[in-house]
Amino acid sequence: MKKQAISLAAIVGGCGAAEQAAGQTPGVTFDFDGLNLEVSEDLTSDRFSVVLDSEPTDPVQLNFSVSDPTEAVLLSGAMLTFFPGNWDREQFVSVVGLDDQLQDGDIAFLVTTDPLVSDDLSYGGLDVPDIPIINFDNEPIPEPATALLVGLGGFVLTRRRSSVGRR
Ligand SMILES: [Ca+2]
Ligand SMILES: [Ca+2]
Repeated sequence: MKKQAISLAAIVGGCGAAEQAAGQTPGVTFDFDGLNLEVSEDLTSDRFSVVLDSEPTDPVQLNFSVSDPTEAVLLSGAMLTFFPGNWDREQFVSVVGLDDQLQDGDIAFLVTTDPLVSDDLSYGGLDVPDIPIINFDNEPIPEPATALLVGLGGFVLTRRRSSVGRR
């Protein structure tokens, strides 16, 4: 599978041209396999990496959560902090699927990111994209033939009732 990197560099405003030319545009890059994170009700997990795009003047804190807490939970990395000394070193967020007994299908939801927390004004309050995630259902798919049989049975029963009800 291809790796996909999401960068905020394109949507961050107010940066000087010289800053951008030097590759110092404040932003966050997420990296993970495929188009979305993939977990399952068999409790399989997935993860993505996080780095800053430029060196901050102060610590930068990222807070993550799961938009559907009945389908998955964060195993690690719910809060990450980058410092001026490690802003370009990957940190990871891991997420694992949760099981249920419902035939609820594959559920798509998000790992949501709060606006960044930092005293560095180019990072503090910066809005970061959410990461799409799918939890694959593990309940068996029903046999279409069985459903049809139940439908016919109901039809026959209705016919009998209506004939009994005649005067
Ligand atoms: Ca489910
Ligand atoms: Ca299920």
